[in-house]
Amino acid sequence: MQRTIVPFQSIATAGPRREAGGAPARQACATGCGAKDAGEDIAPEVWERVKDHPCYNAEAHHFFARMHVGVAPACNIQCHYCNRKYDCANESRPGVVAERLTPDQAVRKVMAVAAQVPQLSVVGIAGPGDALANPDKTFATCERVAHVLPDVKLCLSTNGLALPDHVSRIVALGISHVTITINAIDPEIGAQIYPWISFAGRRITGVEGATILRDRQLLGLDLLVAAGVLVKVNSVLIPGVNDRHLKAVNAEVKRRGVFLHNVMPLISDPAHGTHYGLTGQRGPTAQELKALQDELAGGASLMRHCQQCRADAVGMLGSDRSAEFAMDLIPEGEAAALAPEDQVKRDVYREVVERERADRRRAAEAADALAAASAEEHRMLVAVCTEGGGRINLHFGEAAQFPVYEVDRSGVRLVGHRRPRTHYCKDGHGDQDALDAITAALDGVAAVLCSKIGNRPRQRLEEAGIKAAEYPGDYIESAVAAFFRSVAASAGTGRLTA
Ligand code: CLF
Ligand code: SF4
Repeated sequence: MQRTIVPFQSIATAGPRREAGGAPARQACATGCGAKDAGEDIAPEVWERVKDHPCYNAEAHHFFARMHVGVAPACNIQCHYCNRKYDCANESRPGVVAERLTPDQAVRKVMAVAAQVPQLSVVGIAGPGDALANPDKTFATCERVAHVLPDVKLCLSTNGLALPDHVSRIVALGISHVTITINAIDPEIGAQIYPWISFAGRRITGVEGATILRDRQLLGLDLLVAAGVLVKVNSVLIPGVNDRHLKAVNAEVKRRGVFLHNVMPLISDPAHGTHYGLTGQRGPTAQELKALQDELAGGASLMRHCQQCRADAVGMLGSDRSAEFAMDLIPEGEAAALAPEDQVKRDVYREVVERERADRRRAAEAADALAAASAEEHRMLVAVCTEGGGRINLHFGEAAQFPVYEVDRSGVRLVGHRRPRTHYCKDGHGDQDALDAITAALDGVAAVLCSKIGNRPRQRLEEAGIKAAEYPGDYIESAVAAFFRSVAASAGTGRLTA
């Protein structure tokens, strides 16, 4: 593979890239995996462990990238929302990979990515099966990555069934972040999600299986917390199954010391061949997800910027550069360490981020003050077009996913993402079908802020009651607060939701 040296000027602003051919970035663990913001309420030693983790820290996701290595093909349970036989490069849901890797291949790939993506700060194992149903491959990979690239953090995602057996190894290898997917603590509900588990040499179905799984998940969580590992819990929101139960899950995992809780929407489509997809089980709307997340306020801290990325995702959250790092593009032979110039690039990038972070925090504080000065008691949702750095720096036509911020007199905050999984501008032309899909995905949003937008999409958005405004290069929070003030100052010109 040709080694690309990223010019330094582009490092600080580099964000997600589009795959070759202009297709939207592909998405990781079915179980998926989550963040606190800028660290004011986090103990300094914990802050050190999450400040560069794009899932465990919302601010970090503007600056840092993760990569998953798909070394774990087997699974020890069945979830009704998973079908790992389905393997499509254009797919965008967890549990799916384009290629399964050996630990040798995984280490080669990690080194290739680290050399070209200075933002890389976390290497995770999130499938395509369960990381801990494949312990030899998972731990061999972690051990070797830690040896050749000591400046990355190691991260695992698991369904938790095998977790209690492996906590001591996780701690010994310095794996600092573990995600457990817990969809239910009531086995009656769990039995509606998991048809079977494989445990102690036999297949166990129904409530008995769900009870064993729940007990093992909670035991594993307790052991990790006691050992000082940061634990995130993922829960898949399944309307009509566990939607009214996730408040109890949130309370239970908070009581046990979880760092974050990530409630993710079910992805369900008959084309995926999953039980839920084939039986018509729907996923939640964006409004249903947000309503539940709002209801959980005051419980365990919530992650609201998850991208439900694939088990082989590479890059900033919301983008996937894995096609650039397919194994046949990576040279044979394993590097014992990064080239000195690549390590310098990584070190300098972190220094730039520290300066940018301080600047961005000042801007965010000023934005909150601006929003607070509004005379109106209004609240609105604003979608933004960004490719990283915490700035409005993407044309509307290039955006295939839209972070959504809520703004009112109490300030500006990230509350979710809308993912039409297509973008308007294709080969220099506007795609009207994509525009319809984007407009539908933005339902309930008052405005889209971008670096540039053409007349046709602007008009179509306005027909749908969505304003479009250009704030090229501004920090997101600054732009959202300025837009909020401008609309509030001219009452009735925007869709404000009280
Ligand atoms: Fe991967 Fe998960 Fe680690 Fe992140 S993902 S193993 S904690 S490094 Fe992140 Fe992807 Fe969401 Fe997971 S956006 S699916 S939360
Ligand atoms: Fe699929 Fe296993 Fe993950 Fe469930 S735990 S989503 S069955 S890989």
